Amino acid sequence: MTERRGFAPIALVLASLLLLLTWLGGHGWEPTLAVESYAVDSAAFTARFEAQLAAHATGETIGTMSVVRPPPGDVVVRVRRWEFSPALELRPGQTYRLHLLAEDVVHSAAIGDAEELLVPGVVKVVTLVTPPSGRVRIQCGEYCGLGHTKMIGSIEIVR
Ligand SMILES: [Cu+2]
Repeated sequence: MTERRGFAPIALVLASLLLLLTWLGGHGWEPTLAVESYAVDSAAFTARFEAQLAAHATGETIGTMSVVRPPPGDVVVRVRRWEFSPALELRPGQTYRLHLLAEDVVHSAAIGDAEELLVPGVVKVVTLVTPPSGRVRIQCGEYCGLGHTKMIGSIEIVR
C-alpha cells in the first residue's frame, strides 16, 4: 500500500523531468564559445574586414550596415559603438569562426547564455555552429555608452 501511494509523487517528478527535457530540447542549440584570442593591429584587421566586404557583400544593407554572406569558416566582425558589423547571413548547421575585435572601447559579445569580453587590440574567436533556422542573438553585455542597450548584431540564418 505504501508503495502505491509513493507512486504518484514519483510519477509527478518523472512527468516534470520529461517536460523539462522537452523544454531543453527545444532550446537545444547552444553556441560554442571559443577560448581563442590573438593580438592584432587595427590596420590589418580593417584590411581583412574590407576584403570580406568586397568578396561576400550581398549588396543589401540594414540601416548603414552592409549585409555579408560569408562561406563557413572565418568571419571578421568589427565591434564598436554601437554595432556589430557587418550584418551576417549564415547557412544553417555550419561552423563559423567569428573573429571579433572591439575597435574603440571595451565591449562584450553575449551569445546565448555565454559572454566574451572584448578588449581593444585583442581579437576573440568565437566558434559558432549555426542553428537550423532563425536568428542568432549577439549583443553587447558591457556598458559602453548611450547606445549600449541597442547594440545588437544581426545574424540571420538563411538557406
Ligand atoms: Cu555595450
